[in-house]
Amino acid sequence: MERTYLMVKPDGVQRGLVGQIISRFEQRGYKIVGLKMMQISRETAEKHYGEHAGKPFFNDLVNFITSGPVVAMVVEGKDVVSTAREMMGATNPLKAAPGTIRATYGVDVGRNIIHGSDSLESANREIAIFFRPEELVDYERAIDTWIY
Ligand code: RTP
Ligand code: MG
Repeated sequence: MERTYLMVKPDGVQRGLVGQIISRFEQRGYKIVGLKMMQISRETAEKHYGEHAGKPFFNDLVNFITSGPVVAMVVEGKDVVSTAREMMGATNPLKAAPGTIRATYGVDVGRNIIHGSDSLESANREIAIFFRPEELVDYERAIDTWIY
């Protein structure tokens, strides 16, 4: 089953949105297989967002993502990489579709509440940055026979 890396950004944590955001993925039927609160170091932030190094917003992005704790998670399920991106909405919350996480909670591109991997390759790369293999839990849920 596919896995993705999701992260409630510092603004989502400060605004008390962690539970509501996690709930959306649980309610959809996705399974949390890794979850932790952490303070990201500058080095890790620069690695995670390495594809944006040199862009005009890179420094602000790294400052922001290291400005407070984040909630990191690995979520598993059918087509979860692209579906989680749909549930998040467009990068700029003002352009995000109504009902998506970013449209529901945000108005600023630099304060867009949640991160989600943009491809299976990114997901594998980002999961390895933030989680050790033993931090990911393999377990069965009885409810899965009602989801699949
Ligand atoms: P993320 O990686 O955080 O999940 O967001 P994303 O894929 O939707 O967007 P991405 O292109 O990867 O950009 C990463 C983050 O950089 C900030 N950004 N600012 N000012 C700008 O034009 C601009 N463009 C991107 C956003 O906070 C975005 O989430
Ligand atoms: Mg991205």
